[in-house]
Amino acid sequence: MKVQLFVLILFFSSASVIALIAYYVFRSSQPTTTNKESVKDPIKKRGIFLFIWFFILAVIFSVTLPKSPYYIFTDETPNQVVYVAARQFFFMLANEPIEPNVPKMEKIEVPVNKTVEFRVTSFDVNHGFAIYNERSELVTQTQAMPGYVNKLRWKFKEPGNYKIFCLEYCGAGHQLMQSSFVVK
Ligand SMILES: [Cu+2]
Repeated sequence: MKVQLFVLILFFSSASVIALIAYYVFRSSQPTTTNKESVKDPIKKRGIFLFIWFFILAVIFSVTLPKSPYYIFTDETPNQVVYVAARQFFFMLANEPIEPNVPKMEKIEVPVNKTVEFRVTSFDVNHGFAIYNERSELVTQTQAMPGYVNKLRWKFKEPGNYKIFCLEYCGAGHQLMQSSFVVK
């Protein structure tokens, strides 16, 4: 199954669970008739509910957090470093560090199945740095932030022309921000 489809299904199933909980809370918070005793032991029930909720969250986090992109390939030495600087409204890619006032746009080629490190920054506002494959599927992404260098490591499994788009609305020309590189 495609990852995107899996994420979509996961999103809708979690949304349904949340909607059911919200509906249950809504139903159970209707005004009760005065003489009837309402929920028995509300504090104990709330405690059990919170315990189950924290347990579910703990399981979800312990499974998903280690798979966070911040930890993948951290113990590997990158085979190639690509420097990325974003500006309104273009990306600069180079094999050496990019100076703020020296525009540099090099043709980038990275090896397939090797660890590549993108060092991503911005020279003005926040931008997104998102890499798409030839089927227009999002492969990986990070933010381009002024004053920070975000390191994004990835191993490209298939050769081809990869596109870069900005995923953070950054001004009137945001949709013009595109670049590309080749994986060989
Ligand atoms: Cu943008």
